[in-house]
Amino acid sequence: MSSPPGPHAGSGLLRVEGRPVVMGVLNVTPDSFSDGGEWFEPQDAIDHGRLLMAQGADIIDVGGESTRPGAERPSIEEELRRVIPLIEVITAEGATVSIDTMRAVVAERALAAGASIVNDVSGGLADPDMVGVVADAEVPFVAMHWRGHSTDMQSRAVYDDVVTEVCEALAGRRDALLAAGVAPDGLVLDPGLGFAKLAAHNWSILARIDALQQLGLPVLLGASRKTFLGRLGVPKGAAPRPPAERDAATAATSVIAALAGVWGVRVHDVPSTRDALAVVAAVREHS
Ligand code: PMM
Repeated sequence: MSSPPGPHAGSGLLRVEGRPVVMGVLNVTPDSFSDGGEWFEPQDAIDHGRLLMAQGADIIDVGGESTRPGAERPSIEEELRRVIPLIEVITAEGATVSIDTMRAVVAERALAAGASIVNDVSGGLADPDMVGVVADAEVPFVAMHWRGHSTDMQSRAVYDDVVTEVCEALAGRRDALLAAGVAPDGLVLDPGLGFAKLAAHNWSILARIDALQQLGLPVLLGASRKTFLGRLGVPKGAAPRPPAERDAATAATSVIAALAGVWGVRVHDVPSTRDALAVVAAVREHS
């Protein structure tokens, strides 16, 4: 098995030889679908950040707003309160942090506090000031496919051909963001699994990662613990498995991502994905 051609190396973007970058999720929210409330106390969040680092996360993705379907948005002050002190502590201890936010002011303050990547699930669409902040700071930017805020996003999960439509939308964002001054070697595209997408849409996207790669930029995949994985093997109509029981399925998606040559995977459980990626790397070494 030979390694598929990966995205071009960029100067501003962290890369790891032989495997995708692993982004560990650290949600400081009371209501995220997977880890909501678990790291809401400041010390718990710091401890979890340290654990993710020790487990081998390359980047810690800190978020203060839940984007689960139907979620209400926190105030800006509340979002800042959740993420800024945490970022200060863990970056001082050596963590590379991405700030998962749709708000320019939160991104700006997070960068000042030590974050070095902006991860915006709206791809810069939710806040018109976001692009300027990222362009001025010359930091890497993750732009995800997005069709509107979480309160009603699943009503927008309507596609004739999800892969083509997501690729076209991301190509549009790519062109607009580059024209607005986002550094070309720091722009990452993400199909936004679960965001205005039903299970079948997510599977179709995972089946066609090659189409995303053809957009010519690094790709990030965020399949971790999402509901479509929890429905695997569960009888129709029964409740999906709880989020913490979706890590083996998540690791399988990390393998698929690695084989497709993506830049990064965003996961809650770092050890299972690191193991899965080590298997891919070992097979490649021996092929
Ligand atoms: N998913 C969530 C939050 N942020 N960011 C990117 N780039 N891609 C994703 O798929 C993504 C994200 C929602 O999951 P969570 O509530 O577990 O953080």
